[in-house]
Amino acid sequence: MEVTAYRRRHALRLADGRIVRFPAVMGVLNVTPDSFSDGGRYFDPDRAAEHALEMEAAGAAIIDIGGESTRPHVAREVPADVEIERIAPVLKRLRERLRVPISIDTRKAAVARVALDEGAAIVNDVSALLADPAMAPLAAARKCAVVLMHMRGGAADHMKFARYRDVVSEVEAALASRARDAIRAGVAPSRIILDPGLGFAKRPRHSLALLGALPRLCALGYPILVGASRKGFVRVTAGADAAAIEAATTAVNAIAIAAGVAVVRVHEVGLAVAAVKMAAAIKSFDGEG
Ligand code: PMM
Repeated sequence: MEVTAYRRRHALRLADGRIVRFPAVMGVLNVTPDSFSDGGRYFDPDRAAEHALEMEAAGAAIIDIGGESTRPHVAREVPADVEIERIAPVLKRLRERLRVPISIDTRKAAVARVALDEGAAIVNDVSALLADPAMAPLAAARKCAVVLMHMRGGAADHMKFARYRDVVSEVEAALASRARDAIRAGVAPSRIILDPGLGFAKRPRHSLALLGALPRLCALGYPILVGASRKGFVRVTAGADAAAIEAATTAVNAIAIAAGVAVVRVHEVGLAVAAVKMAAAIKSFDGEG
């Protein structure tokens, strides 16, 4: 498909008037006992809140709070009340202290509702509003921004569905269709962010193909978010020791921003902020000199 010129949005305006300027770094806060990447480090609400504030100080423009692990092979479905018990105390602690917007990483409307009541402004739904029929009407009514991520299957079994004839075309079409459905349900187009869902129902070669096709995904006309941080495809490509994983994640983020991506979702905010600064600085000299 020919990539045509399109108007890229440079910021996300939230319902409460706050603005997230792109490219932006989203800091991950997993409030789970079993997260693969941060192994339960922030399960205690005080530690979790402190970490959110540290990520804000390091330059995160959004803090993404999740109470359910969605990692392939380790994820187990968690009931809504358990997810709420995990995230609500953290949201309460951050309400008066955090200035940057909070996104709630959940597929459940009951969880999103509590988070929105506690001040969250963005719903990050890895099922792209498909897992819970109450999610799209909730997002429309509350005028929150939504991240619509591509995946197939559920949290625990998505790797069974990692089969594609043409992964880029199929993900591109699925994302466009999820955006259309969200708009039909009443979500404003200006509040939609799309995400190819690296590692979700994707083998490493699928995630790499999608990263190579980011300009095409950006051409869908919505801000694109990518979450490469500490994913399996980074480990298998660059090496499994911690320093190699962080360096490779930073490289992916720089490449993604250069390709037009709006938001990078990461665990190590400082490194991503440096990558954003460099990529944005180089871009601002495009064609000059
Ligand atoms: N990845 C994870 C969880 N939530 N949300 C979006 N939008 N995109 C992602 O790539 C994504 C996500 C899994 O990673 P984690 O367990 O390290 O948070």
